[in-house]
Amino acid sequence: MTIPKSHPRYRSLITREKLAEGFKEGLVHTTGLIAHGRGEAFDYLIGEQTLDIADRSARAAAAALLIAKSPVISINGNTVALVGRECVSLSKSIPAKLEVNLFHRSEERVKRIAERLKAFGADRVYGENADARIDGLEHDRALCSREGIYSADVVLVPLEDGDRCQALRNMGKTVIAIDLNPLSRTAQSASITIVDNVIRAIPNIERWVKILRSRNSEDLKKIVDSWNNKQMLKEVLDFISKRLNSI
Ligand code: PTJ
Repeated sequence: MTIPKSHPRYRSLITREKLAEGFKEGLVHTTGLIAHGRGEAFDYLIGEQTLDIADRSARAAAAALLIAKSPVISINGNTVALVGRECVSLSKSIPAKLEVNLFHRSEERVKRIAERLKAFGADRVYGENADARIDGLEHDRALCSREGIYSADVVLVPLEDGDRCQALRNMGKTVIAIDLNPLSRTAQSASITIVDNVIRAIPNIERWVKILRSRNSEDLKKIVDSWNNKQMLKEVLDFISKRLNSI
């Protein structure tokens, strides 16, 4: 079906089409379609816009990625379908490694996602030869690459599951999550949470990377050290509740 540009929900419908396409191509897991629906509902609540506070989160995330010794961007099915190209671009700007890390792991899907990232210009993609495990997690979702996520100091995880986010924190890593649901365990347990749609958040982090690149590492460290994630989440919830009360 061709969606007319004049349709009031054009952008949202195109995004759904991208996911449906990604599903048909074997990139997106069935439950990724459900996860997207939950995300859409929260996007509605924030007015489908990047809040000022989410912009500040993206700034703190960019600072953390720039001062990291070994930053990694974790890619799953939904992320590659929605912002695969933008993630490759961000990985080059930082620079950071890209690793395919799936909740519902299958070797076939890992391979397809890695191939797609390479088609978007990635030189190297980690995760195909998983040779390490995230401590404290059972099942295949613990599988990761020793040179990638396992040894990373900062990991950017768009659309993560709460357990893995907490497990990465327990390993002493700085975890940057992108999650439209400010109440999720991921949002609550990450070091820096960006409550925004990945479609807006990934390009916004790259914008901040370019702005902050010229700052010295002490300035960047100050931005990261002064970040208060709990306060930020409170501000997002305040925003949503005020917005709902004013409608
Ligand atoms: O490809 P896989 O196997 O790694 O699976 C990916 C999914 C997303 C299916 C898996 O990680 C999963 O089940 O995730 P959850 O636990 O449902 O969490 C997904 C979170 O992402 C939810 O809190 C949603 O609100 C949020 N979300 C969904 N779409 C977006 C989003 N956040 C930002 N941008 C979105 N477009």
